[in-house]
Amino acid sequence: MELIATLTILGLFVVNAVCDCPNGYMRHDDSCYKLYASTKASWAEAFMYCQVFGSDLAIIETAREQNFVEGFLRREFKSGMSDGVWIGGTDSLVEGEWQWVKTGVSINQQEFTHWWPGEPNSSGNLGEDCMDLLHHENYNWNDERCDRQANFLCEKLAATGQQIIG
Ligand SMILES: *[C@@H]1O[C@H](CO)[C@@H](O)[C@H](O)[C@H]1NC(C)=O
Ligand SMILES: [Ca+2]
Ligand SMILES: [Ca+2]
Ligand SMILES: [Ca+2]
Repeated sequence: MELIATLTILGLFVVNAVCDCPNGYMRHDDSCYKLYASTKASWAEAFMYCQVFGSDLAIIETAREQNFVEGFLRREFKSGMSDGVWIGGTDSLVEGEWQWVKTGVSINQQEFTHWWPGEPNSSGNLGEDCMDLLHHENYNWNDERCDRQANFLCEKLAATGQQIIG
């Protein structure tokens, strides 16, 4: 009897230990992702939109995460969306020194990087200081002009914590 009671409690505990994401977000590992597919904004506006909704422009730290994001964006792509999708990297403070805005971590020193061949290319007279993932570059990393209007990808940590219900 005691054993059954214990197992029941463990069962409930395990079921409810599953972390969760708010509606409209896609879960992967410990993060929740939301693609703003019908809103286009400059990189700075996109940064603020994510923050207003309690998240940050996505930062990609591992091959596993890159792989997930590529698959997710490919599945979600529809005509009318921008070629680029903003994520949270910039070199606007010091040219060539890429960092994730959320953490301040240097992207150049990160073990994993995933620039499309030839990128970052700081194309054009005005240069390119904001990071996006281009549909036509298989959602590899690209530097882009920050004022370009594009869709964007926000990320937040999945809620953790155990709740026993019922
Ligand atoms: C440089 O990057 C832009 C996107 O930011 C891309 O459209 C362009 O093709 C790239 N140029 C070269 C020469 O690779
Ligand atoms: Ca991340
Ligand atoms: Ca730049
Ligand atoms: Ca570029």
